[in-house]
Amino acid sequence: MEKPRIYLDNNATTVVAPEVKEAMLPFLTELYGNPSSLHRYGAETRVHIAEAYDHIYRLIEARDEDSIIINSCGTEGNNTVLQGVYHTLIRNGNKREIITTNIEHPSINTCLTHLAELGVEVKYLPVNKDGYLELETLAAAISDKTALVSVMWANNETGVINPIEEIAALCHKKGVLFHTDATQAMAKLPVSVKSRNIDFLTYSGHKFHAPKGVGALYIKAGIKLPPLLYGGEQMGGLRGGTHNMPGIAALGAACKIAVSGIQIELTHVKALRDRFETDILESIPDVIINGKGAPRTPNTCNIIFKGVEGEAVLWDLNEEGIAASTGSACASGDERASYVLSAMKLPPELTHSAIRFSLSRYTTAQEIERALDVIRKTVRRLRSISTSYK
Ligand code: C6P
Repeated sequence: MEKPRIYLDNNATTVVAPEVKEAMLPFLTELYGNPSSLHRYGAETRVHIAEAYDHIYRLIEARDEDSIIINSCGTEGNNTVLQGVYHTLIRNGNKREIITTNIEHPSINTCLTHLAELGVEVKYLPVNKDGYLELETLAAAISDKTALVSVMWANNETGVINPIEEIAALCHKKGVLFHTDATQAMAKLPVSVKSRNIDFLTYSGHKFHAPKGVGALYIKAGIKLPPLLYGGEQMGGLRGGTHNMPGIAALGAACKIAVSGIQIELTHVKALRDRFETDILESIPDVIINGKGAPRTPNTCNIIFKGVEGEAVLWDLNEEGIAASTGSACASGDERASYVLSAMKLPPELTHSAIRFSLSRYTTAQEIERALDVIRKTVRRLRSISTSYK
C-alpha cells in the first residue's frame, strides 16, 4: 500500500491554493472572452484584469506609474531583462558589462553565456562561505562599463538571502541598473520596491501557490525595456500574446493571500523548519546545515548527511512517500556537484551528500515528525553500508 505522502519540495513548485483555484475557475468556464475584444465577452473578462493587478502591485508596493508585465514564469522575466538590457545599453549603447553572482539560477547564467557569445562582458562575483554576496565585493566590481547588476534575492538551493536593499542602493548610487530575481523570496519574505532602487524584479507564480505558467516582471517607471515577445499591444506593447486570464486571476489571488501568507511563513513555517533542523542536529551526528550562519528564507533547509549520497537518501525517502530534492529541480538529472554549494567552498564529497527540504504553509507538525523519523532511519541504514562513512 502506498505510504501517506509528504511534500517537502516547495522550492521546486507549490500546490495551488484553494483561493487561487477558485479565482481561476470562471476564466476556465464561462468567462472565456478575449479581454482585447470589444464585444461583451471581451468586456466581461477585461474588467477583472484591474482587480488582479491591484493585488500584484500592492504586494511589492509598486506605484501606478511603474509597469508590471504578467508573463509565463521567472525564466521569461529574467531573459526579458538580460536580453533587453543587451539590446538597449550594450548593442545600441556604450556599456559593455553585466555583473552577476556565481549562484544564480540557470535562467540567468545560461542566458548570460549566450550574451557573452554576442560580446557582452559578464562578471560572475563570488559569494562568501555563508552563501551571500558581500557589498564590498560588488562595490569593487562596478565600473563605467557596467550596464546592469543582477543578483537573486534568495537562493533556491540554500534559501540564503542576499542583502538586496543595500545592493540596490549601491547600484543606484553608482548609476547602474539593478535587477533582482525574487523567485524564491516572493511570499516568503517582505519583497518591496518602495525604496525606488530596484529597476527590475522578476518572479514565478507557481512558487507561491499560483499554477505553473504565470509570472511577472516589474519595471520601474521611466526605464525602457524592449519586449522579448513582439506581437500585439497587450501589456502596453511590452509582451505580445493574448492575455492569460486564468493565470492573471490566479496571480492576483496568490498575491492577495501572500500578504497573510508572509506572516505564516515567518512564524509557523519558520518554527517548523527550525524544529526540523534542531531535531536533526541533536539526533544525527555529522550533519552540516548549509547557509545556517546567514539570513535564510523561512521554509528552506539545505542539509548534508556526511558519508551518504544525497540521491540515495532521496530514493529511500521517496519509497516512504516523502518528496525532497538534492538541489534545484532543473538540475536533478545532473550528476555534477551543485555549483551553489561549490561557490560556498564546500568540497565535492560533501556537496554530493546535500539535500534540500523546502516547506510551505501547508506543511504540518505531524508531517515533520514523520519525516524526521524516516530521515533518522534512512541515514542510519545508508551509513551502515557506506564505505566512505567511518
Ligand atoms: N527553481 C528549483 O527547483 P521557472 O522555472 O521559470 O518558473 O522559475 C525559474 C527560477 C528562477 N529563479 C529562481 C531563483 C528559481 O528558483 C527558479 C526555479 C526551481 O529551484 C526549478 S529549477
